[in-house]
Amino acid sequence: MSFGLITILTLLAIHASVMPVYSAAPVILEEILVEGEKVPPSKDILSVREVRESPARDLGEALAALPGVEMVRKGTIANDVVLRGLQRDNINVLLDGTRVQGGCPSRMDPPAFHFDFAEIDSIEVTKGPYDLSHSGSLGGTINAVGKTPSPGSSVDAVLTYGSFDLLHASLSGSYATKSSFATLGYAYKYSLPTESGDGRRITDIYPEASKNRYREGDRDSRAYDIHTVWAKGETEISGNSRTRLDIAYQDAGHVLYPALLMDAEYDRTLRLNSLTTIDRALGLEDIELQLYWTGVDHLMHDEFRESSRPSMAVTRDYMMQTDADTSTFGLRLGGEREIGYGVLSIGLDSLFRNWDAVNRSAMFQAYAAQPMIPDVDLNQVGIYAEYVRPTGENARIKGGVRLDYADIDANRLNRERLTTLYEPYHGDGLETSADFVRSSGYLQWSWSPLDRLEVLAGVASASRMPDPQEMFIGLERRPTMMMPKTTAWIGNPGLDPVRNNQADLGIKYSGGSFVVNAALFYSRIDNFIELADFSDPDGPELATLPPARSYRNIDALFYGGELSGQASLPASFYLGGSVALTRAENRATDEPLAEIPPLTGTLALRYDSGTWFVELLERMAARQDRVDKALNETETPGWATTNIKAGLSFDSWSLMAGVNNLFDRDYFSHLSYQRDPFRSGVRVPETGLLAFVTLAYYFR
Ligand SMILES: [Cu+2]
Repeated sequence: MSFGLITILTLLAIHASVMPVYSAAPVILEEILVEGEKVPPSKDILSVREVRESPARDLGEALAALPGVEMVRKGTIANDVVLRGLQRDNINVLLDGTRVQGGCPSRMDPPAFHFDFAEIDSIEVTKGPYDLSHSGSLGGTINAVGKTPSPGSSVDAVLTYGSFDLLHASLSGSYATKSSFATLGYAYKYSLPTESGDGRRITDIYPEASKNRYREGDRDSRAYDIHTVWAKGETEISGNSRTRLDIAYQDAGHVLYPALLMDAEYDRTLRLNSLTTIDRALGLEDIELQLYWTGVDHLMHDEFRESSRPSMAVTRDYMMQTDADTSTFGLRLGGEREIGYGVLSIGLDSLFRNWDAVNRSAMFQAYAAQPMIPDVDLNQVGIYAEYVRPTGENARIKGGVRLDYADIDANRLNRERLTTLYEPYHGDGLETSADFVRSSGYLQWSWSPLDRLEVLAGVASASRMPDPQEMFIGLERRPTMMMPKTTAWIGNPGLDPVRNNQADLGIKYSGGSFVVNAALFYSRIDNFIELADFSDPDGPELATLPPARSYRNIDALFYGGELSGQASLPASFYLGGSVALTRAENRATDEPLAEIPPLTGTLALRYDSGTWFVELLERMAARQDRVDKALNETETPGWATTNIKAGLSFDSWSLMAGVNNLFDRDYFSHLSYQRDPFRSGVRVPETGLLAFVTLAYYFR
């Protein structure tokens, strides 16, 4: 490995002496300037540089670099994004404005899992419910922005190799003129199971007696194996309109999830997205019509685990299996118009989703098919209007309203199953369908009292619908000798929509060479959908039904904030750092909510000449002792890790090498406590020392 590296370095050195040296100003200084001037205090942007320099396996890992963003780990890859303690449907994770919903009821394939880094230019994070153009942006919106090539031809080739045989390779090429472009790309990702700081493989975390442990031959099998292909094209239709078409297919195979009871055989995704823009028509400007469709086909099972060993009951290759698929069709239309001193934007945002998952288990009526997500249709149509106008010299006010109608229908949930499985826990009179009308709105005021100072204050109230899983998941499971702690999983068809009433204050101070950003938020969430255990209402003596895990509406309080800064020091040094804190509690009991990240922080020192850089990054998390004891959540000790990386770039090439978790610390993220369905209860450690080398060629 080291010899190979030296050879590459020598070759690059020779190459550099012949070719003109890349002479742009350090990109990081430009980022500080851009953040100082263009990014509002309520927004964070993970730049293309950070994406390229990161050895992250997915968006979850990459975004954890931003203050207030965390991830839930279930395995080596497929980390779920958490924003200010809110996760799942409480936040929106989008790709170019499209929704790529996962098929797995255990979140094996969260939205960000379905696209590759190589497709992405930057990732924008809007904290708080200030995005009315996408339904359900209750806690915030994370939008990955796809690459748009500049005129001419371009090639991007990136190869990363690292510990545990990590291999990430991507190749994409584009040709663009002023009015049109075409892109073709392919990416491959592969790795063996990682090891934690104590040298244990992620597949070795189970005690010998556990039925959930990986079979001997599968402990060192692939942790994931993912192919992604994509094609994009844009063309001018007329002098004032363009249309763009993106198509992508991803085949993820053999993905291991040690936190769960099953692993993915496959997760196949097809994405189609078209965007037509018209400069001016019907009295509106910048009209956008977006139509998209995403479909996911997913199969998971326990074939790699001891639980699938043949026995009296286990007569197939698996003891349990879930076959899931989902598709989402979206239609969005928007435009704007100058009115008075300001600009009015109006739009339509609609979404039609179907989700179906069938579970088969040896423990339930000898592999009888169980409608786990019972073929649920969710239709949602929303309209919104936003208005922004200046108020005086250095201030502006922005506000908007949105109205949503949604209906949800569980097609394969019959009356009998509703009566026998759902009503014992949630009372009589439940329905297999529901509809909702809800409104959302916000008011945001930004003011720049001094040249370098920007203040942003906002109040918002936003609503999201309960999702098909929260309302209708149904998995009858009874405790057995083998799995005495098994609970059933039952949705709550009586759930109400969630409403977040939030206030925000952001202050940004920027000089030419530094920027400091502070954000505070206070959020009262009514009907927050919380996980809870429900037992047979007849009491323990007469109980005929097993305990069930389900959902309920509670009133919650979230508050906290982030402080971050970046500065250019003398002699091409740069210093950056951040702290973030979220606190969350049940307003009725004052008890902490589950799965809330502890106080976290980062500190980074970088030398960057524009041609080469070295960066030292310290990541820290405090102990989290605010836990939900009712869900048996346990405390997590604090930790700190050190990452180091260095790289050089010239002409079209760049070479980078680094080590994450340099001191091989053994630690857990508090959010590694992944919840059911199919949670094994064993915590998945974070990765120990991970060394990597990235060679990239960016031809323009
Ligand atoms: Cu799954």
